[in-house]
Amino acid sequence: MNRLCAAAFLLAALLVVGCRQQPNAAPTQLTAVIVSEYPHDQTAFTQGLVWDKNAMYESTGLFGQSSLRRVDLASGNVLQRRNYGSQFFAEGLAVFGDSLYQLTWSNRVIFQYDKDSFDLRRTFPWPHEGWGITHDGSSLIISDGSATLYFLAPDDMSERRRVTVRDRGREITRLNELEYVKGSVYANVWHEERIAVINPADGTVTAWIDLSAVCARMRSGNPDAVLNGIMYDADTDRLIITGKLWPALFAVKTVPIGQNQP
Ligand SMILES: [Ca+2]
Repeated sequence: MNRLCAAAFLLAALLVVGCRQQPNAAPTQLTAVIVSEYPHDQTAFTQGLVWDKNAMYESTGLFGQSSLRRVDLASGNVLQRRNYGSQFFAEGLAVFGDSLYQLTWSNRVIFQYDKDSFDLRRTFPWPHEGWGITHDGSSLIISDGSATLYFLAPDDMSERRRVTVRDRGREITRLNELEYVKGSVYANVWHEERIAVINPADGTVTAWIDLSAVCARMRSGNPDAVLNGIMYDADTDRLIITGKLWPALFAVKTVPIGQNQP
């Protein structure tokens, strides 16, 4: 009996160790292959990008140039726009239900708008910087430039939980624009030419998507014109990315590195 107990204990211990080792697994290395290209307003300092029901919504930043936009993807035409004064620096953007949630960088507020009219519904205080926002169908998920992802109740912005994003134990800071894609959180990392694919349960980076080839096409000499902007069209399984001040958006498919050659 004691041997049985010992064996059971050993098995349980091995299982626990096995589970704990999982976050140390090397992330899958992916690259992006361009499927299609769309025009993008080259003056848009893209901070938030989201797709909802055949429309693209975009948040642009900088004091005096911040805006909320509905955009026709095919033509790049801005169909609807709400501008901010010089007081606000807009950041990430999410659609949840019939509302748009738009972050501000350092104003410590989150705006909630009617998705169709762009009328302001509510303003929530937010105690951190605002960088990126998405949702998992239940919670809003926010980044603040650190390695933390905050999970919030959409009705009152109360914090439900938070995770620290890590790649094999190393914290991944400067998490920027976000998108929830098939159970994972995709995150731009400020001034990096790759997207982190994150397990929202524990913050583990499960994959990296290398976008350096796409970024090379968009380099303009402006150091602020960095990769930032991810949206996902679940109806057509399209992943679309862009950058600040880029003249184009790209629909891409992700493939393991080494399998992108003809
Ligand atoms: Ca997004």
